[in-house]
Amino acid sequence: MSTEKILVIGSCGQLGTELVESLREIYGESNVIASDIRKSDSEVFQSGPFETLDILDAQRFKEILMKYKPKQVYHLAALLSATAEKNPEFAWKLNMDGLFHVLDAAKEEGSGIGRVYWPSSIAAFGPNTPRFGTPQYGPMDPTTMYGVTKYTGELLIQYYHNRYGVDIRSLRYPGLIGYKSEPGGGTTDYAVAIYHDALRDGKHECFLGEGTTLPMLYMPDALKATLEVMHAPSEKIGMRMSYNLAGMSFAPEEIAASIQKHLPNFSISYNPDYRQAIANSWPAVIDDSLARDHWGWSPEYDLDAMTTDMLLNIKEIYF
Ligand code: VAH
Repeated sequence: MSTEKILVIGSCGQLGTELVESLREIYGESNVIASDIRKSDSEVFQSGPFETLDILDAQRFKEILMKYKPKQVYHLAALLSATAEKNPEFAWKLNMDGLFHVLDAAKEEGSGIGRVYWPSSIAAFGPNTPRFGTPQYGPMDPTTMYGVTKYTGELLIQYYHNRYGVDIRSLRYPGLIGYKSEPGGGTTDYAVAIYHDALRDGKHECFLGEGTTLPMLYMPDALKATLEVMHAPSEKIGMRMSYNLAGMSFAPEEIAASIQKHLPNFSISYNPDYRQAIANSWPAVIDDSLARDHWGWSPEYDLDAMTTDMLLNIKEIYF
């Protein structure tokens, strides 16, 4: 078993919770250090080391690096799209200063950090990007603070790779859907809540309107992509901003129809809120052919396969 240490920053979020679990299965529970501004009650964090870390506290971050000397760092801490729009100044501070702290540590000769992972998002695109078949290289004019931090962050990680040789890899995640952890303040969060509502109430009021097609990805595929891009040999990583990544695309009425194949009486209604404007600025269908070419990306789940798995597991865990 490897004794290589891995630090996950922002472990208690929707992706972090499941990523810590997956990494501990691969590297051993004691070798994966989970960290976040506060510890969540998820049992995932009972299985190995946890450190309280606000990534804006550079001194505390350095203490943790000295204590564990991680070879890999996964930096996930950020405000997501909807939350960031409520506090754009803090979103810029957390999303950018946090990334700077990680990059500045990784570029130090003696840091011992070999590889860094940092997530971007399809939110880095904007209204002038082709919405269907969104290319890897194309116009990027994000209109949300979250998207601005993601696009800026991509330019920053490319600079730190080219200037200092930091080996940082990144994926432009679509909306992530899973049953093991709650999403936190995103515009795609309806696609998780709808499954819980279907089983509990038989109905769902959607905060996005009918016909709002967005790119989405089932969590097992998101974890697969993250580990594949981090484990790929450096020479395979020909894109040092962030890779487009896609699993499926659907509108609310399509996920509702998928659920109705299991729960025929389920109904959906629409009450679009401020998140509709965010969704309208994003792509609908992503071209992820570069990730497929460079490191063999290929998703396993489509909408119906995800629905079957989500309903089965939510029923078991929550009902
Ligand atoms: C959000 N779930 O909604 C995130 C994601 C593409 C969406 O970045 O902000």
